[in-house]
Amino acid sequence: MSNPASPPAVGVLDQGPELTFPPGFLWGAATAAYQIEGAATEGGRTPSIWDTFSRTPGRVLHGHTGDVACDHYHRLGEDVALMAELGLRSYRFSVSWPRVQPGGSGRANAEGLDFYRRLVDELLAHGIEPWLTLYHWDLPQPLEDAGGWPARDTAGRFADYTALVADALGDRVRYWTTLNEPWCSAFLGYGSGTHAPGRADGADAVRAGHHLMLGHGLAVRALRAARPEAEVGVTVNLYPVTPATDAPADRDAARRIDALANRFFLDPLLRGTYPADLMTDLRGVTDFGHVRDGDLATIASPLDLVGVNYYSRHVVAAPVQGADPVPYRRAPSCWPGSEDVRFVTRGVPVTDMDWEIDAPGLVETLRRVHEEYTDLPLYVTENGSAFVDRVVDGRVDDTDRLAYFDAHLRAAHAAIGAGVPLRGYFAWSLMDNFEWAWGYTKRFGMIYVDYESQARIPKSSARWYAEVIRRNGLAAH
Ligand code: IFM
Repeated sequence: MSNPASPPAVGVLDQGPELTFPPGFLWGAATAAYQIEGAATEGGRTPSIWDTFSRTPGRVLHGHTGDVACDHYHRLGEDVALMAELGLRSYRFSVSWPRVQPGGSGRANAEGLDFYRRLVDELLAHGIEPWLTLYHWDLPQPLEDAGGWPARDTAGRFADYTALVADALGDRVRYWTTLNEPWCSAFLGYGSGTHAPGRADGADAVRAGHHLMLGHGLAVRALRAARPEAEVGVTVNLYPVTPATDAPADRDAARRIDALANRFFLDPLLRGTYPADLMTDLRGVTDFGHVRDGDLATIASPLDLVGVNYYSRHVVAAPVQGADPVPYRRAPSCWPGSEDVRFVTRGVPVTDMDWEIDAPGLVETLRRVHEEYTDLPLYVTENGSAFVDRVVDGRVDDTDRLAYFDAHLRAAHAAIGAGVPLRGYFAWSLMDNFEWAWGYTKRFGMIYVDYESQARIPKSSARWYAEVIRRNGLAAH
């Protein structure tokens, strides 16, 4: 982008009064280590569960891996310069655990930490606030071999790793999130097995969810001990869950999925309890014997902020009667105990992930977190969409993605108007990257990445977002 101050390519900002965001609203973009860094075997980094999983035939589309990804490890300077051109106020990235603590235990790897020190210093030099996520899914493989997140010890290992990172970067990083989307780590990683490590066992998924949250609580304490001034939070991915009809059975299906998708995490993290109905639903899966005295108090350690990742809504219906007499055995599923709930589509526009586009769902989600759970500052730590992009004459005119951002920023603004203390918004993603089991086939970036040449091309949505940031708002329709 040569001139971010020039008028936007798309005219929606040029008419009407402004929808202005509060002063100091933190405009950012997000990425994650395994999705962009590459350099999988360099600088002392050892394999994570995603290295193992992606190298296992049949796990990731086309056998794609994060070995090279966007080569960000070698292009840090160029990438931060692009962020600066966009005018980003903050950049949310994750630290690769096996890069800074190879194997997941023992001493820190100075070379790995140096990479993040250089990144943070480069960001600060450009006036961009670094926002550090400690765990975005890349568990060191030896910890998986020792039991992974279903094993209690992994929570303690996570706290030790957190202390190393806090020690090294705490003097220059203000914002910290412990986990990114623990639902995905637990229920896709150990329930359906569609994410690394690819295990499929409902009880393990529930145990993993608990130990991820326990690790979060211990990490919060480690961070507070190392850096009392840090702003500490966690990021959960939330969905409004709507029954397909008003029938009691459909409403019950929605209650069950809401319990697994949202309340499984929100209640322990922000109230220090598991929802009673969730525990009843999971009776055939686990007896919650893995929960020890004091765990929930640790999990509910006080926070400074909550990060919400929002993409879409779930619309669900009751199981079809008689379709399967033993639904709990219909594995693998990321909905243990509720495998037979049907996910239905409404025929509304979808993204390239087939996820329904539902901007009002963002208002609903943010209001719910604020009104039912907490007065803490909220941040949208991810929001975005995959669409098929085409490079024409060196440009990528991603009008669908731009419209998605526009609609969701209007929703974010409406949430603030409704009293939600929303303090920032991070677009997912800064650049196209490795979309997990979909490999490089799904593009979420505001910056196009040509994976052959590693050239970066800011899309129309990037130019538009730069203008939103510059004006701290967008035009009312
Ligand atoms: O790419 C992911 C990201 O790693 C976590 N949140 C959802 C994104 C899109 O699927």
